[in-house]
Amino acid sequence: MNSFDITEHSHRRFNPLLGEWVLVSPHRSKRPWQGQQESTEKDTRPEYDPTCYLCPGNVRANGEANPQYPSTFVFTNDFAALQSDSPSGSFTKGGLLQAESERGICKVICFSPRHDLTLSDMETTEIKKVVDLWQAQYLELGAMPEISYVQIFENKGSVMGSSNPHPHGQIWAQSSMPGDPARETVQQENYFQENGRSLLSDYLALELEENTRIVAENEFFVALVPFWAVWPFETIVIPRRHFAHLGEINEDEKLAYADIMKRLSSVYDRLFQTSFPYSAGLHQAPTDGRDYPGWHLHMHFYPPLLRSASVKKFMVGYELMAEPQRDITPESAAERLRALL
Ligand code: H2U
Ligand code: ZN
Repeated sequence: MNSFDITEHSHRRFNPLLGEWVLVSPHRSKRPWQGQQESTEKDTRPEYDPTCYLCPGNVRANGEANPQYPSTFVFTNDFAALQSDSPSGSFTKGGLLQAESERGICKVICFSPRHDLTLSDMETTEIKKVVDLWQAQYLELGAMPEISYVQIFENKGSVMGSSNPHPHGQIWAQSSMPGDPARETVQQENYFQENGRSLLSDYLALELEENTRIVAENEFFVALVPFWAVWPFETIVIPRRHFAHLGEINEDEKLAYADIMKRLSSVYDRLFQTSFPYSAGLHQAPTDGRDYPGWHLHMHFYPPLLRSASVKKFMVGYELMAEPQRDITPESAAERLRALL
């Protein structure tokens, strides 16, 4: 048998942000596909859709009218998963049945008044206004004493559960820490305690040195396929400077962040000539009033498409029962994305 080669042979990679492993099987992408073929053609949409509940001036499902907003628009989700006035309490039985009440605030953010755009079609200066709003919302919601964590995210494409093609995202702010950011907190703080530098600063230095998984970079941000990526074309956006949240980012950095998001989403759209679906989200320090010197802001993009616009990755079988698994290597995914810059 020849010696171990991570581009050829099955192996497990460690995700230091979550403290979890992922199984990588490079040779498996050669298997035939006779499963479902989905249609993801880029649809043509009007600039304004009178039936859209997010377009300016239109009436939403709860009867409220949207203003004639000129750039971005934020409102409290009419069907919020978390409410600020739900009763507090807990339920336990026999130590094994446990429930705690949860409070929070859910908001919807329209990225643009234009119904027909996505982040990749928008001008960088327009995307910066989305970053401005994310920053303001993180600070405003995070300052509330009952809010411990603010999750900003976007579901794009019906395959990712987006309910409307109008460019929009969501914010869920809540009283307790959800699982993944809680794990990232433990991993990053432990790393900082031991090394005196942030986990992502050291990780980014390694990636820049290896230079095999970088997709796009500018003065302040780098987008790359993480070594431990699970989704086929998963990426992570990491600021070169170590800071914990959007409250610490200046105007130039916000513009650079908008630039990297525009380039990344454009590359995605070019990959399979489609409006590329994904779930993307910002991970930032908790807002529970404690100090988190190890926290390093970053953004994850989790796109489900595998080998074309019609073949999608599902987390089934082994992934559901055992651990995440991927077929193409992160290095080959990065190479394909980089080629489309
Ligand atoms: P998604 O496309 O990711 O589902 O986000 C859209 C959100 O918009 C969704 O959470 C909310 C839904 O509850 N919404 C309103 O708040 N008002 C409406 O009139 C329709 C949809
Ligand atoms: Zn619309």
